[in-house]
Amino acid sequence: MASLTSLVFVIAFPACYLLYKIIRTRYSLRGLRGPPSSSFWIGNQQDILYQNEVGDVEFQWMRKYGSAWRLYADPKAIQYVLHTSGYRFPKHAIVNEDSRLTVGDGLIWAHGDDHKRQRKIVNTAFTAPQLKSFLGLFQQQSSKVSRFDLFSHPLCNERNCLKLVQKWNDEVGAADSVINIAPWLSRLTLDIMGIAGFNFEFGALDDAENKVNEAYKDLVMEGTLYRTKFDVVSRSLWKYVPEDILHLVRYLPLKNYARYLKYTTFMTGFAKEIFRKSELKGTGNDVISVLYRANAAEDPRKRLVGAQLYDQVSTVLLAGHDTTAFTLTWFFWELAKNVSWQTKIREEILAVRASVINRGDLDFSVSDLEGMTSLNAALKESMRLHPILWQLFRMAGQDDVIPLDFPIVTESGKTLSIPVRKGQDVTISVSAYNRMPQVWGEDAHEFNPDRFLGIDKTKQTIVGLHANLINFSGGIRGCIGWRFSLIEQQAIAVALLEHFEFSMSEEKDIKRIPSAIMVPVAEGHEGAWLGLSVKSIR
Ligand code: HEM
Ligand SMILES: *[C@@H]1O[C@H](CO)[C@@H](O)[C@H](O)[C@H]1NC(C)=O
Ligand SMILES: CC(=O)N[C@H]1CO[C@H](CO)[C@@H](O)[C@@H]1O
Repeated sequence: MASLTSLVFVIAFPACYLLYKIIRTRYSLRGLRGPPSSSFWIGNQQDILYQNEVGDVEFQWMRKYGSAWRLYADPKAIQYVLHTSGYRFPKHAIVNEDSRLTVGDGLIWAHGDDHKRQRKIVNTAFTAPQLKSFLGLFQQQSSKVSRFDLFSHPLCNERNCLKLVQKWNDEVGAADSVINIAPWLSRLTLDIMGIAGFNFEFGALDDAENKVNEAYKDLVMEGTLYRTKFDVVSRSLWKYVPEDILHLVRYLPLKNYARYLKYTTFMTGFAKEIFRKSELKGTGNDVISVLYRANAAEDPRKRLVGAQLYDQVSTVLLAGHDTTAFTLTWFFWELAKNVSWQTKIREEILAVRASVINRGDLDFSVSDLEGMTSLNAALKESMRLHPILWQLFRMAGQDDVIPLDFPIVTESGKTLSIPVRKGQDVTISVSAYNRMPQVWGEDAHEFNPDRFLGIDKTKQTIVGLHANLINFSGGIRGCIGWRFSLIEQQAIAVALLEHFEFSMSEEKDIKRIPSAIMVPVAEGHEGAWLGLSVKSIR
């Protein structure tokens, strides 16, 4: 009998405690208007996770209930959570563990003081002067190549970007044909990350079946899209489990977790090889070599060691490859739909090309790329419409009050702030913020790059690193690679627009599926799919 009582106690006590915690963290949101909760455990996260396309529910809720509810799109709320609160809104336990499962203990996963220390060291590889010196180095290396086809930019040269141009030329021949640009761009950015990140040739453009690509396959998209209800509900309890105990989920004999474990095991081996090489060489200018030297120079007590060091390789690879690839995929889709913008940008590129040749230079400099105003406005506009990281997951580290720019209506009237309880989810909807009519105007759903040319910056609440978009997040955890990615995007866009014309294929029904990063898919095609008609310009 006594053992039965203690059994009941052992099970019932934690269960009641958990229930109490769940109800308590929800309670403070009472009184706010919003869609009825569709699941006891995960509330409206259910509607978001299982929607057909990113935006289906967010845009509808925003129209109906305003810009802050279970999802935050309000600029001041975003500024408060990401910028002014330091580490008071840590990443949500679910994304925290998700990122640990996929990339280990590197910068994406680290938090608090650990994060501060890691960020300082990793950042040395991403400062503006470091990127400039890196770019200069590459430009010298390839200046022997003949003039016209030359694109000596490090992120876009014979080993990567121009190789893609050649492959597509072979594929399309004289006639136009449909190319699924998404996986091509993914292989391109993998090769770029290999060279620029690790001084390593993946050779993904030549061989889609290379080892890293194999290990990485399906990891993000299949692994995170439309999880089973059981998975979603059990994950909602993760925030109540201490993090090192939780991390044992990686050994669960389930398909997803096995996939993560296989990948991280592979990547650790790969990272050791990369670090051995940078140690031998000592002078490399790639991301990991710079990081390695910065780490060696740090106060020994502050150095990154073991997994914290090795896992930076998988961190940089994962964060810096498909993000840029799918961003560009959506960009070319927008330009295929709006041919007049495509032409305008191509003309701008050709004009700058002419002036480069005139002044006797071999190729575009970084400031030439930066000076292409139409190109850059269109890149921003397509990132605004298609932020591939479409949600940021945080939770309140303590009881707090989140301020708003735009009032929302509660049962008792209007309010300009939302009280939150410690532990409560704070999900920032990048996709909703990026289309708020109050911020972007009534045509927020339209592709209109001109909006970036006439914006009054003094009137906006500062939320993001660049163009006031939050597609790169902001604040202490903002994207560390945003400059790198921008130069990469510019270089690839320029090279491809100089060589090809893009138009819509028969398949117009492209969906923005809600996996961890917003990937394009089309019915009847496997994996990421965005086919465009591509015609060679000669
Ligand atoms: C279009 C391309 C990219 C987009 C849209 C993007 C977006 C983001 C976002 C939204 C975050 C914050 C995530 C969060 O707080 O939950 C982030 C973090 C990060 N990004 Fe990027 N990123 C891009 C490219 C890159 C590249 C090229 C690199 C590296 C070469 C990179 C490295 C990182 C790292 C290391 C972090 C973690 C920073 C930290 O937690 O301190 N990203 N990125
Ligand atoms: C292209 O974009 C402009 C806005 O910048 C718009 O006026 C025009 O109608 C668009 N064209 C097409 C074909 O959608
Ligand atoms: C192409 C582009 O404009 N991307 C922007 C997305 O938003 C971030 C800021 O959060 C900028 O840094 C990027 O430049």
